[in-house]
Amino acid sequence: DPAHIALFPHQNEFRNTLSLSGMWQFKKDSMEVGEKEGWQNGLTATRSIAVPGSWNEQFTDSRDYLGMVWYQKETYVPSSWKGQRIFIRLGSATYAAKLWINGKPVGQHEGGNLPFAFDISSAVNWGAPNRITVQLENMLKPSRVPTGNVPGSPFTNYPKSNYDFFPFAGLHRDVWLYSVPAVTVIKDITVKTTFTGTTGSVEISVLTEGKASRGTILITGNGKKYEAPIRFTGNAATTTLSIPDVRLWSPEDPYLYQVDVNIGDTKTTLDHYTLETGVRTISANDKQLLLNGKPIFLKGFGKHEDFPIFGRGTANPVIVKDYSLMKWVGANSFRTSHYPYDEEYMRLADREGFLVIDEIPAVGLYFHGDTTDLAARQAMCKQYINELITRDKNHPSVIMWCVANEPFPKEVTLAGSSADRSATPKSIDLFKELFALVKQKDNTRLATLVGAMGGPLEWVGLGDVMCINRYYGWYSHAGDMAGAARILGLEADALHKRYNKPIIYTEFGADTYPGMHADDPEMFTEEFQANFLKMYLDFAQSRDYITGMHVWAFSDFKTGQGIIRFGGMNYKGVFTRDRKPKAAAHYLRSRWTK
Ligand code: GCB
Repeated sequence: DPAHIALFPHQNEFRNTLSLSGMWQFKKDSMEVGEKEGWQNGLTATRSIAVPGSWNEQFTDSRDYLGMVWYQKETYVPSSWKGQRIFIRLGSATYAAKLWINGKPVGQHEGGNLPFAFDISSAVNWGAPNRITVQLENMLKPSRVPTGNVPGSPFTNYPKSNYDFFPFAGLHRDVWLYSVPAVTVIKDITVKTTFTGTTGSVEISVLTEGKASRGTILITGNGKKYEAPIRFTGNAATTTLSIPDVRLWSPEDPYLYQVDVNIGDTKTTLDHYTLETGVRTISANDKQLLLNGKPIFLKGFGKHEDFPIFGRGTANPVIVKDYSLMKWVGANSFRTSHYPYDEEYMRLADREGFLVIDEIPAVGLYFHGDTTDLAARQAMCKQYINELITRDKNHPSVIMWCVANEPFPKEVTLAGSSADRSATPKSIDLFKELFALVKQKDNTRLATLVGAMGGPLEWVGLGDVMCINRYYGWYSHAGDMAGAARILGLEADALHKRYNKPIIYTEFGADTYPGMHADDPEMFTEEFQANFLKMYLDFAQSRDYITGMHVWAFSDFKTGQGIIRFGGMNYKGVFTRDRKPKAAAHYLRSRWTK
């Protein structure tokens, strides 16, 4: 039930948490015999592995291994939790996971980068250790999202992912045990904000399980308190609070109000949850993005969750450092390319005032070939949209949902030329379905799809804002910046004229080997990268319908092996993989902090 992931585990007077991050026991199962042999009843001959973390860079013998593995950890459940409902929550298990508690199956989940939780109350041992077992694999398949092992794919890298970033595998985020009240519990909270003049308006909807009849909403902030009672009809209640002289949320002043939800019966409070909200609106006209009704230009990056040895595993110091560096260069925005990021990333975006394009893991989608696979990918995209919006809907930082990055029609090549640039009617219908689902789940934000160079413009035109990735001067017009600038302008003017919607360049960049230099800028040198970015940013300034520029990429990142990825790396970062600035970072800082 994806509703279980709506509220992040929370420690307060009604709820408890216990982090299971740390060392776990690990064992490969390349013959896939584990379940038959009963490994869920206890693993033998294990080695230690860190959680969170990808397994690929922790061991010397497992970089390209994506097959079946097992994780195990033992823990006591605190006796003070007795009588409560107990859940296990995995922040991200890439890709297909199956769980047992004390040998008892408790659930399974497909899809990385998003959390899932299972009620394990009936499987827990009291006053004794509990064995937690996770079976996991990340096999690349055409039926999965993101896709891999696709027949006829333009990608030639190994492992055979349909995208360039390394398909890291493992328990990538924190694992929590948590407890909530056994009978009456807050299941979900949805906060929607707007304002008129100087008065803010915060609509709060609460969903419960059990028998709450009433409750209170308390908003605290800017030295004031606002309180409203709520009454439940069945398990739902909604109220709207007014905040006079509201302090709006924005990158310049990312002010957060605290929202306390209490529910109960006529006599007592039975559950309590606290979250933060920022009062703001987001919209678009034909040329610009509007934050709180005023035009805003996005300056920032496409990123990855990627760091040496951690792989795609959460590394909290890296999250903090990345925001610090993004502020240092004067960025105000980023895209969670090409999958949802750790929830700590999202909370920090709220606090630090970043505008986020929040993307599902739909990269490398395609529409030819096996129709059963196509249907499976579409179902997976819908699952991701459901899970992502359930997880991230209360973050003021999130301004836009992105349903795909660089889907391609048959025969598009990486250089952006395509034998068949047209979008089939079927593919347009499928994307329309995804956009409709996004709007049905959240009508307060914008929706987009990121189009590839050479890809069908009909797909891009479906978004509220048109997001495109362009590499003129790199994959085409290599080294020829004047030629690149010409085609960039011609193409953008035609695209805006055709759909009359604002454009964001969600990617543009050049591979740059740190320390490589040239007097007259030449590909792969630091001077070329700075010059390349300058051309694109100058161009953006010359068009009033361009409303954001995201450099590809924030930092260098690991890829699979292939001839266009020297040393198994994408070097388009303006920071190195370990976050040292290249000349381009200093250039952006000089331009963006003015
Ligand atoms: C793209 C992809 C991104 C790649 C990038 C590149 O268009 O969206 O994932 O890393 O190009 O560097 O080729």
